[in-house]
Amino acid sequence: MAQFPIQIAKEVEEALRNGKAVIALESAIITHGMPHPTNVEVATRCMAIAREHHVIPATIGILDGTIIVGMNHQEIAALAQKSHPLKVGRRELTIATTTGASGGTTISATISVAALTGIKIMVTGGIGGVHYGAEHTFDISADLPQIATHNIAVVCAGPKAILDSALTCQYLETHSIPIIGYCCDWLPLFYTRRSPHAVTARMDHIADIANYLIAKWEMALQGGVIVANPCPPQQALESQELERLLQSALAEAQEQNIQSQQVTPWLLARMAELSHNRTLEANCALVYHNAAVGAQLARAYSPTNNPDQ
Ligand code: PSU
Ligand code: MN
Repeated sequence: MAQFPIQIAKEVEEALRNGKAVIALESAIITHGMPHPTNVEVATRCMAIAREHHVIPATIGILDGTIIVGMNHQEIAALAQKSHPLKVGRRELTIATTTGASGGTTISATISVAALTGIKIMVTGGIGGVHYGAEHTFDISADLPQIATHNIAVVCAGPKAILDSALTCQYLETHSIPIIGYCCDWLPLFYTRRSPHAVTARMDHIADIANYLIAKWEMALQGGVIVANPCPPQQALESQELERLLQSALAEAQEQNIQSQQVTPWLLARMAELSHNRTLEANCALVYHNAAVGAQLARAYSPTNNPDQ
């Protein structure tokens, strides 16, 4: 019996028990990543996309201190209505369960809960990473050490565009986190489809990525993998345009002394304003694309190859 409140949806529990495909979806994107009602629409649509691929979606979040694995539509709507939800990273997870708080789980906390339940594939928009100025602020997302130390494949459109991508790549290299480029040679950066950084390996077939994951973990090479899936071309921004938006947003953030947990949500929201929602449209499109690729990967990975499940 767990010593903390956790509620696992029946269909998720059944799927895990029977070795059926499941993907974890984070919820900080609902509470902190997107405005209402887009956040609820996106979360709901991602779950529908998983189901279209015959995969059970396990949206993870915290309502009144209970960790929920496999939130339903009402629970997502309730979380989105909370007036001051916590941004729950790994650090805040047990704080939230102990104090009865509600919050959206970031990638780092979502990975913790996925590890508790045996889910090996998670879907998000873009990962957190090393921020500009980290040599002074030490602002490095808790997502990175968490990916480094857990057997999880994180399907994303690369690190968020607001990050120092060169430093983030160095961190990934130091911690032996491979970047598998799905149909791409260059690391995508969230809103934009490419960066000057080469991926560790390109793979054009989902089955190859699944076989790679199985082999890596069978070799006892513990640790996560980034599956980088570029934003669909119609919604992606050109790098120069993105650079202009980012420079304005970063300068304003500095002026307003935005710090620590607020940095990422603040920059994402400000860039959406500055771009008349073009970055938000890109964010939605890339999350849907990641949900589809993540679901296909979970299917390819699932045929009870995973001894943990
Ligand atoms: N992906 C998105 N939007 C988001 C996030 C991811 O498309 O808002 C969230 C994730 O939950 C990620 C968090 O874990 O931003 C990173 O925040 P920080 O840089 O403070 O660790
Ligand atoms: Mn941070």
